[in-house]
Amino acid sequence: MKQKIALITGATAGIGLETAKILSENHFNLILTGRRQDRLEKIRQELENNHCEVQTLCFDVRSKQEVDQALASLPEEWKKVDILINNAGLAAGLAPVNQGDVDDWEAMIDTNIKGLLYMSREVSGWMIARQQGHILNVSSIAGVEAYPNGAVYCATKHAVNAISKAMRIELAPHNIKVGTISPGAIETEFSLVRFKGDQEKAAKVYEGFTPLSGRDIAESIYFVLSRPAHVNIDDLLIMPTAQASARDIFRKS
Ligand code: NDP
Ligand code: 8X3
Repeated sequence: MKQKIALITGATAGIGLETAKILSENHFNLILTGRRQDRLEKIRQELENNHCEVQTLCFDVRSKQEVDQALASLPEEWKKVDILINNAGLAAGLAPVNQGDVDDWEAMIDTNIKGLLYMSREVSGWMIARQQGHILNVSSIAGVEAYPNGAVYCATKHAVNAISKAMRIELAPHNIKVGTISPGAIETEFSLVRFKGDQEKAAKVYEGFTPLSGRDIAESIYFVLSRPAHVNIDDLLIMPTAQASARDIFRKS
């Protein structure tokens, strides 16, 4: 297969979906994952054309068994993954630790940290065998700053940064790039998921200012991926103009 292969976790919505679109426009072959099979199939039909082939894998990144089975099911040619974008993730709830929902904590830790590790374990092995590759982990401003009521989400993104830094040192001798993208507020399904489908609460997050879009982040991801072989971007911190820190968003009333 001549074209590069990019594997994007969480490609059924938001950043992952927009990244899939940009990469398909730029003739990458794609492996797209998520838990919603209907969306994966629709996206595959939309993106697959003469310039781009698409494989879809429907599984939950929280399950080591599902991750391993899904990756093992890929045809051998498709295991030559050039780019892994660990994007699948979520925030669940917004509450102080003494009132935190333990199921929410586990969902965030299992998805944002353990899911990323399960994917990286297998795919980095494939990359080491070929002595080439690029792993890009989607972190957050929450990986740089902690904010009240977000202790566990922030902790998971701090963990993403620590894992990425360690993996960069482990994998540099194998000619494999590792980096992070750290965005501020992006209007995707993120807040709808955080507030368990409460559309009013989710909409309030983006009121009075212009948040980033999934496309903004996808364009930055494409920039990172399209640098020359000798250039690695360790991290990009990208904020809406109206957001000066995790907690300082300047809204027009
Ligand atoms: P969305 O909710 O729009 O998309 C999340 C994607 O992750 C979906 O495709 C979803 O697919 C997938 N996903 C979630 N949980 C799982 C799981 N257990 N197994 C497999 N796939 C899963 O959110 P965003 O696009 O905004 O989020 C993408 C990443 O960006 C996350 O890591 C998030 O933490 C990070 N981020 C988001 C910011 C924001 O303000 N929106 C800011 C900074 C970082 P499906 O439901 O089909 O499984
Ligand atoms: C998502 C952005 O500010 O909700 O990572 O943590 S924030």
